[in-house]
Amino acid sequence: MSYIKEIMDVVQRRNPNEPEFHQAVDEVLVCLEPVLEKHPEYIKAGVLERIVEPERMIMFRVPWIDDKGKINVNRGFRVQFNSAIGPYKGGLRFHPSVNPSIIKFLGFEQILKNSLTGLPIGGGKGGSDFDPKGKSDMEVMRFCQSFMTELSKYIGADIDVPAGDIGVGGREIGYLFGMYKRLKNSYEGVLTGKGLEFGGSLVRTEATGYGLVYFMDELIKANGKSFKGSKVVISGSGNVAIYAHQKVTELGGTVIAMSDSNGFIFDSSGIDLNSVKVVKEKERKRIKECSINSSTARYYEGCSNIWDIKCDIALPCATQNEIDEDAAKKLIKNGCFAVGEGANMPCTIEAVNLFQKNSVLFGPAKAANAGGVATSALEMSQNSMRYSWSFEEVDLRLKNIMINIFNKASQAAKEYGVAGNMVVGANIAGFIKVAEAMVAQGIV
Ligand code: NDP
Ligand code: 2IT
Repeated sequence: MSYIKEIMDVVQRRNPNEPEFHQAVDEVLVCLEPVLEKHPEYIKAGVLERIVEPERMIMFRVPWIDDKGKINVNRGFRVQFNSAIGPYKGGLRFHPSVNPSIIKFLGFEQILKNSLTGLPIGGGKGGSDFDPKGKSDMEVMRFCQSFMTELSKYIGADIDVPAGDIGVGGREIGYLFGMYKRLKNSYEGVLTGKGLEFGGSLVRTEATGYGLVYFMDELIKANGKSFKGSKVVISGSGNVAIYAHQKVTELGGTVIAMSDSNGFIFDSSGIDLNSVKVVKEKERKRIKECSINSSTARYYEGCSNIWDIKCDIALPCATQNEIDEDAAKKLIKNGCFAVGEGANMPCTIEAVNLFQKNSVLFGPAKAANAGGVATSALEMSQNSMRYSWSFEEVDLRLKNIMINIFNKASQAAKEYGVAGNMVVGANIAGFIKVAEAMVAQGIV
């Protein structure tokens, strides 16, 4: 459709040198042609023109002083992409690769992901090119305080509620929350992923990894297969990867490999999760350490070779574009039957096309990893009520949300004549709710 091409051309022209953002928008727009045919009112209301343009993009200087007394300057970002269905919601990423393209691709994905959860949250994302690796706790604290000094002007429990992402976990959220409270003199649910002592929700730590496996379990079961007895490769060894491992193991699968940006460990008898937790969560060291005291685990340099390993199920849980066409070919050749995106956009468009052509069951990120933000929304609800639910209660809600997302995406795929295509199904189901809200609210 030339209309969709026109929108894509504007996105490329208006946001030059932002390949990740172009990729994320392109992947959604190509699915929407039949939706626009059925709903010409979306064209009339300029929904596409508006949804690809952030409502607001904030960029700011973050000066901070390191332990040697040296002044450092990083760049902070927050994109407030779409507030049609709720306050902006999405994580903060601290990683040297962060730039406007990365923030906007993540913010755009977040709009439709948050819509799929069924909860009232709009799309936002933020972060900084700050690298927490090798920094002391005090340096991380000073950075977070400086970052929040600026960010606090733009966020609030009913405005925009950030959370974690790469490089931002419980430690960072604690420092950010403390500074917000001090600056605003207000104790509110302005961040999620907080410590349990100060308004955090049970299960938020586990939610993205657990949710990914709940979602993939539905998809796999619907196709007559099971996690039980399967060999699973998980990339990354951070928050998402660790709790995906835990749930896969509970369901009877064996996680045979995990990685970080330096390399991967392989253990055919199953990676010892406790050792990964100690090395990554407590000691903040490299995954290599997990092979040092193990008689069965071996370490290999280079993270991308993890996709050479023969497995039944692959769960990329590290970063964007980590599975390209070559990696996809290897996975398919080795008999991998399912791929679930724990990370955001970890598979290139070419890789996704290959999986679909070869009937590999594919769980796209905005559906498969929505459990994290969904549980964040449950944290917001508990904060508003000044109440907290038990672990079992939140876990059950999370599981039901993931099953609902699977059903919604499957249903939309069927309705639009591409049964089983979860990419199209998730994009359409996520989009329609936001589009309806945007039409109803007028041209804003
Ligand atoms: P963490 O910071 O906890 O862990 C990130 C992991 O990915 C680390 O093992 C890291 O290795 C690895 N990694 C990061 N960047 C790269 C890179 N460029 N190349 C190779 N490996 C890399 O982050 P999370 O687990 O929270 O996030 C992982 C992914 O999941 C991201 O795509 C994030 O957007 C997505 N996600 C996270 C959610 C959450 O709730 N946390 C929710 C939904 C999606 P190293 O230590 O060497 O950097
Ligand atoms: O990509 C994501 O969905 C997240 N990093 C979680 C966002 C959140 O607000 O919990």
